[in-house]
Amino acid sequence: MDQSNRYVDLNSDEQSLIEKGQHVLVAYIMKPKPGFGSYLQTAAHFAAESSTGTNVDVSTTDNFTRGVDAIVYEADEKNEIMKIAYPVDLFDRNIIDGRAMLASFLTLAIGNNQGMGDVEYAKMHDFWVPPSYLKLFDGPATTIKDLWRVLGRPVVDGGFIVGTIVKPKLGLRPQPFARACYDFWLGGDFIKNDEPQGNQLFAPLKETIPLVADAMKRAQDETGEAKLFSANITADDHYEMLARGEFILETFAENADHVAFLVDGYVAGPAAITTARRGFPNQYLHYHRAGHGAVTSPQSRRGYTAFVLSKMARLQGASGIHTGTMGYGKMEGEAADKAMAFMIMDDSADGPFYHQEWLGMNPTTPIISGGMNALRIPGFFDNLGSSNLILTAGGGSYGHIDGPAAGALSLRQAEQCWKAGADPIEFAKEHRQFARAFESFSADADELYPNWRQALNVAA
Ligand code: CAP
Ligand code: MG
Repeated sequence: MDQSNRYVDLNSDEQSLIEKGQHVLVAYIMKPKPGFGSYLQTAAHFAAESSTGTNVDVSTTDNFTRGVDAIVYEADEKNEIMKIAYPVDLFDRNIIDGRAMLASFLTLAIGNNQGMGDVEYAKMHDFWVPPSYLKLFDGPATTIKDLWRVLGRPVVDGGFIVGTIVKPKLGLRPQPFARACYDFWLGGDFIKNDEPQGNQLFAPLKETIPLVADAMKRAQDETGEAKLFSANITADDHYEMLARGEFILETFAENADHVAFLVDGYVAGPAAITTARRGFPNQYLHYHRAGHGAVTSPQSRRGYTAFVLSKMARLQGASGIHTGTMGYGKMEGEAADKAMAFMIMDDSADGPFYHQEWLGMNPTTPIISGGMNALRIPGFFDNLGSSNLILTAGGGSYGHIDGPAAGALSLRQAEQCWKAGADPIEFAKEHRQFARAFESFSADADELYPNWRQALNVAA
């Protein structure tokens, strides 16, 4: 059925829609399945299924219904670009406080339309939120400023936070786990649980967390520096998450403000993020995105991009989210991914299709992780241009031949090397832990700095 006369208006001007501020605008790359009519017909059906329609006319539709139709306002068949304007009134609001919920945005904009028989593929590449809707999202309650404050640093440009992920990913019992934390904290600032670490039978949370809290105290005493821990509280059950968070804060006691909460936001979903955001508004909310590759990978033509995921995370209230390594680490990514870092850090930023003003909503920290080590850091920051962020390197710390504290120092020295605009090889001659990273990660060294062995007098 051709619904384009109802759900398509190519005369609708994007600038006017932005000025009116009554629609969420969404840009998709969409290709229709052959044999189901024109590009516009499929686009119209897509908009119908994403708002007020279905695949046939229904007798119950009235004029009010038509007033909240999602409308296709651009359809560029050659480039497969389809833009849809969703009336803000379509989206669900909380009965408890009238505020917005990301679940509703997802269930319409990335809902049934992902499995329609007449759509070959459709992937969201950007979206624009009008002020009237933006103000209904929680946004971050805490930011990197809160971490810099705990670390005793300036709350503006407080600088690079050197982090790790306790490795191995799973399989450490409480004592060795806490030891791994203590050893890293002798050189580093920030430790996170790896995303699957929680309350496994071989490492009960109620046994591990007290040991980690004690390790933090001892490392702080030993170094005279504040330390941070991002504890995983992800669970299916809202009350389980609250119970974990409450136990962790009670256990860290006077160091409770040194604790961030990690939530595996892609697998556990918006409800889990909001449980942490609203249940523990004083804690830095660390959004881990494990699993996101299923929809965000450039190989996937469905779902949404990592850029869209990051923007949604800021709306939900993530204090920080993993934004990848932009082609410099082990996970998929490319240098242009830096756009997602600026979109979540800045108050005014450009996406691939829309400019977004955040109107003072707290920023979300880009968290850089995934195959990173000291050798990869200078190139990474050359691309991004800022080190006011958190970097976590698991293998890059625990794989350092002189141990995790040396690994941490090598990461810090690598950032200093970049900031000084120094040649990494020359810098390594004066900074031992950075130099030893070349031997620790020799395959990377060979690729990134081919003459390193001769320059640093290291035998093959
Ligand atoms: C990194 C990591 C992170 C991924 C997440 C891992 O460990 O802990 O979860 O990097 O990817 O489990 O692989 P390494 P992203 O430092 O040892 O690689 O940040 O892209 O979401
Ligand atoms: Mg991990």
